[in-house]
Amino acid sequence: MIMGENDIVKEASSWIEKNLVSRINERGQVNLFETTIRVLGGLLSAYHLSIGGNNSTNPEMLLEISKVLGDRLLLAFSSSSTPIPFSDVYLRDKVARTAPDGLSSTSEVSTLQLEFNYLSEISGDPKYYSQGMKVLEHMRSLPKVEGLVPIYISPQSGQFSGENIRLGSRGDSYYEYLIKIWIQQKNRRDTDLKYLYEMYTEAMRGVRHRLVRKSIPKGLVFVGELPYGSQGDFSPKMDHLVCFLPGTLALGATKGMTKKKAIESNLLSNDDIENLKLAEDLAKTCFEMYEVTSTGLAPEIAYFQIKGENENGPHGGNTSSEYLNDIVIKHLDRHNLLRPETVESLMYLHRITEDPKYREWGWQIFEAFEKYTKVESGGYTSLDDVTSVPPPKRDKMETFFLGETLKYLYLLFGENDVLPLDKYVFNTEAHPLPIIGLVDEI
Ligand code: DMJ
Repeated sequence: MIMGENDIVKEASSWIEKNLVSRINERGQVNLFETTIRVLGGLLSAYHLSIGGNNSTNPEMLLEISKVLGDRLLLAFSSSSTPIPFSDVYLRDKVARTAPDGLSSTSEVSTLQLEFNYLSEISGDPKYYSQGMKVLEHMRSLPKVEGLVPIYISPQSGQFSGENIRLGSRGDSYYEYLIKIWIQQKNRRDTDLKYLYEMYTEAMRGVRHRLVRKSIPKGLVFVGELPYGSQGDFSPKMDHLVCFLPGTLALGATKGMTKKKAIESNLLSNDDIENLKLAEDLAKTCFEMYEVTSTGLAPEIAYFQIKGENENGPHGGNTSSEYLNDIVIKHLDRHNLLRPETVESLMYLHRITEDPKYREWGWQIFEAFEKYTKVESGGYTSLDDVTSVPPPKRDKMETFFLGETLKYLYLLFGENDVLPLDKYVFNTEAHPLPIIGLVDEI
């Protein structure tokens, strides 16, 4: 729809109309988070883009199916005795269950609200908003480490579980949605949702204080982990997933404005300035995670060399990279799943700073995807090892390659007024939703 490929939109739309409700009624279990961000998020975004006059699809049909799916997903909330939803839903049987260990992921339960809020907005039914927002209202009062939270939470007790703190898997989009929900709800920013902005600001101070370090010898700024909580040792491990953070930090600092305009209008606080600087440093590190390998593609996980750790670990293989010794890539972490986070951040950084280097970096990454992940018979595939050429291929293309990676690359090279950041907020799966409460609604 964004690219104006109306014939493809028509085909997809008629598939949805004919098949999606019966698919929802098929046997089997789905994950609340994945289904919300990918399927519900996609339907809602298509709904919004279709009311703007694209007649290749039917907004009423998309809204009706969104409500059917949203109602089933709400079972994850109503089955729980606390505000924290269960992680799995049996859509046909209208039953929700916890994961086998009884725990939900922190990021999963806090990455549903952009979608549920918008569904309330367009359906006129407040139940989606109120169920989703209860999670964050509840989390507001839970103990944290300088705004940082453990990656598991129990729907039985409503408390965080364990002490593992990281901005990679199971932690990442908790931080992303704090600021994005605040941005989405323009009319509530200074009133009932002010607490989200405060939670975000505190958490980013916590990131800067507790998790940010520089590698040796060349000083790349990275975000590590606290696997044993605030009293335990720091781990210099950074998942590729953490590369969403530069984009979110830049967005949170200028609220979607260009850096130039935000500075001229005197709108940046000290926190904003520090966050923007960190965003730029981290975007470079994320790019270097690609540059350092023989294929020009990042591994799933990188370790950074800090004093006394990871010395002489295996490296990425690109001997002309000046960061070869700063970044250690362990054997089990050498795969690439076509993930979007780095190009997502490059899109935000390019739009916000207007520095052309972000497009150059994005182009280099795009060319590496073209060279090593393209499958002759069609599509692209995940890789087993980005440090060897040619890289051994898997046989799998995640939906986020089309939904996110290619979409962010498309937006990186397009005009800034396509889905502008002061009018739209992207859900964590890159589905654009309109900011609610703008004077001239879009
Ligand atoms: C996507 O499903 C989302 O971006 C999510 O927030 C994290 N993981 C994948 C992409 O890597």
